[in-house]
Amino acid sequence: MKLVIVIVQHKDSVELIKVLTEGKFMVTKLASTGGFLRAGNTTLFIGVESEKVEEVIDIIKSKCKKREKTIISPYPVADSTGINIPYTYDIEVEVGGATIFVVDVDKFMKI
Ligand code: 2BA
Repeated sequence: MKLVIVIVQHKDSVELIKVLTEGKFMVTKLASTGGFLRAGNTTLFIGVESEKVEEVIDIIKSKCKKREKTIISPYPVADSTGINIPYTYDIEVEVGGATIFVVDVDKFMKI
């Protein structure tokens, strides 16, 4: 058995969870926050038989889109003396799609 951990954008999560549950996959949704953008995203735990992992990944690929995001830098800027100055600037980043981890499960129980 495998645990698929997938981090997706909120916008994609509703439809993704719908399609996964329709496909009889069990899903747990967690509200999460990206360390870089410090913006909300969604993390899903999907426990699945090993032979079904590729099917899960195909569903994720079909429902999650890459998007450009322009944000104001979350980090202060240091001037030449090393002192932080209150200056903001835009950063453009491409946010995935989805970030997927597939992890081996040693034991799975429901008690
Ligand atoms: P964030 O950490 O908020 O990152 C959002 C996007 O910002 C990333 O998109 C990437 O394009 C960019 N980015 C992240 N760290 C950066 C850095 N140090 N310098 C420059 N740009 C940077 P994705 O790579 O698609 O990641 C989307 C979200 O997936 C991340 O949100 C984070 O929550 C999660 N994630 C991605 N890789 C991860 C990893 N190796 N471990 C744990 N979580 C991960």
